[in-house]
Amino acid sequence: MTPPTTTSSSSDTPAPVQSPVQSPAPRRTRVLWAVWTVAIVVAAGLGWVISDLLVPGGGTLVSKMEKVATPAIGGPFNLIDGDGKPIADADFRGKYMLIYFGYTHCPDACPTALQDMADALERLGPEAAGQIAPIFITIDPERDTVGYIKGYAQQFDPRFVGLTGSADQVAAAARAYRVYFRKSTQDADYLMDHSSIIYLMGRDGKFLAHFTHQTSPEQMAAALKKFLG
Ligand SMILES: [Cu+2]
Repeated sequence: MTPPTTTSSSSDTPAPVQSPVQSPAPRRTRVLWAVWTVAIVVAAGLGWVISDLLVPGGGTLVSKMEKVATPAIGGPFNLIDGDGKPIADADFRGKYMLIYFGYTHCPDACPTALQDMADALERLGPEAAGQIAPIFITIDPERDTVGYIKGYAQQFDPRFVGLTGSADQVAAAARAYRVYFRKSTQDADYLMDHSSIIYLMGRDGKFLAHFTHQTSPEQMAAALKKFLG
């Protein structure tokens, strides 16, 4: 299975030619369309993994895991936390990680996803939620600096950890999680196209499940509860 998103394939594709008489769609609509397209493609890829793992009575877990070994999601990351200290995925071992990649200037997808994560944690209650590290990783380190990312993330819930890093560090983390992102406009107030998926990683850092914008906070809380046991 090929990775669901690659930056090269999309950036090499010429932009669709607009008829001169046709007024272009509003920027916001086009951005939303792009975000959703990417999200659906990624979700379809992940859905294949999940449905295979959850087929009842269809072989042992080991054979299922071998079957889905190729599209591994996640991996080591080395980033900078909201206090300017280096932080790695290994620093979260022993906790579940609930990870979302986005950017603080996002008009819609990111605040919605982060609010859904915060609502799900609230529903779990402090004890269960204490086993989960909610993590927001920027894909826009140019604007989402150390001083800015922490306050933004903690607006949604004080337990949130906001992470940034160098452009290379962020790109490597995004690659590990198969997150697609790129600037969609070049002005000072630019927007980013990006995939919008919430990842749940286990205490060992391995991928467990994902949630999309179709997942309600209630459903997310119920799923998290199952994994917490
Ligand atoms: Cu966003």
